[in-house]
Amino acid sequence: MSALDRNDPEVFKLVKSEEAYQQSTIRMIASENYTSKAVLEACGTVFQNKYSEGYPGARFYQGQVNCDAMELLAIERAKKLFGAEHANVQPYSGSPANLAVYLAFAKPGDTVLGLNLSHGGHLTHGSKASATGKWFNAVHYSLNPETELLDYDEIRRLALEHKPKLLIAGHSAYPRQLDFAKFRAIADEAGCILFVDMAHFAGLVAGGAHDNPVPYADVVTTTTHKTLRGPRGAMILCKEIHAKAIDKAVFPGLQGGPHNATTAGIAVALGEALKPEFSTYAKNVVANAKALAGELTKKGFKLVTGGTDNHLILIDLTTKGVPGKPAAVALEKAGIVLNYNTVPGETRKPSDPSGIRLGTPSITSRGFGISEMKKIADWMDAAVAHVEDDAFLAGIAKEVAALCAGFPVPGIE
Ligand code: DSN
Repeated sequence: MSALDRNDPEVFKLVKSEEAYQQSTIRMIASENYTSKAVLEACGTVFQNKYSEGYPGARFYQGQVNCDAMELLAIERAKKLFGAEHANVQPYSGSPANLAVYLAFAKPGDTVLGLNLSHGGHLTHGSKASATGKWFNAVHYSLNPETELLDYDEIRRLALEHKPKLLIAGHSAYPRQLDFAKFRAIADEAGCILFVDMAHFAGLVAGGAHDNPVPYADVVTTTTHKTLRGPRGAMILCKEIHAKAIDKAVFPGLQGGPHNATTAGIAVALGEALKPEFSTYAKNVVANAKALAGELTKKGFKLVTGGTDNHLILIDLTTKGVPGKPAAVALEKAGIVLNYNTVPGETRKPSDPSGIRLGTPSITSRGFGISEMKKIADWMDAAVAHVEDDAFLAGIAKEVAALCAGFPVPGIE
């Protein structure tokens, strides 16, 4: 019996129930993944008991010998993995990491330029719903209405017209690679900081399956739990000349003490990402996404941009006659977990949009390959055609669970 089971059977039961849920369903939320057992273990250590305001060698509390060593280990691994001059591993998650970049380089009211939320940007790229859109003058670029791709001429035009402090590259729902050399050239011409948010594709960068923004950008943020397969947390990588500004913005600018146990988990995940097998993993994530995109296209799904070259797929369900939300709910009943999502040129509300977003990071972590992508496409097609037939959807869920039983989930024994 574990200590958790003995002390709090109610919480223990929910943990076990979540384990069973993660094991028996196909998780295709593009931003989720499975960490290794080693990462989970590192996050549940006595590093939870510490407070470490400050940075290694310059803390505001005594007793930091092991916290300093752990944080330095994570920093060194982050720098090595991405070829960065400086790394800060303290941000609590992606949104605080992004806010730290605003704090380091801009003042309230300054102009920033980022991708429109409904075209695949993130809330913290200046959405009116976020502090970044309320406190800064956010201007947005959109995808080209015909190609649904980034339009670098339009980004350049907006950058030269608005002269932003920050040019933000990065996304939460854009199924293509970014051209960092073009972003760099635009930032140079407009005289602004190039800020890349690589949260979604950091693991692909680490594994060599996506271009690395670090050589081009002034500052790069990433969460550590998406394609990178670490714990819930974040990092900021930057040029040495920006190191002080970034460190000051994270602490004391925005945060108190770092979450040391999370830092331990990040160090483990970075160590795993430095191994050659992680490169195979990253390439398989993209190969699976491409294979699934091909199968879904054959079945008449309309994929935004016509396909993918990263880990995610965005589908406009208008051609299937079902909005995104009922489709996502039906797919969950069928054991396929993803999220409803706006699509470029969205005509519906964000809470009830036209599309769905799905990704292959989690299923690739458990070993799904090309033949499983065909099965997933078959099930998705059948489920979307029967969104109101609970018995039919439950039948698919049984088949899904049977397939999942053959693919143990990392981190769950
Ligand atoms: N919530 C994340 C996503 O799903 O893309 C972004 O922070």
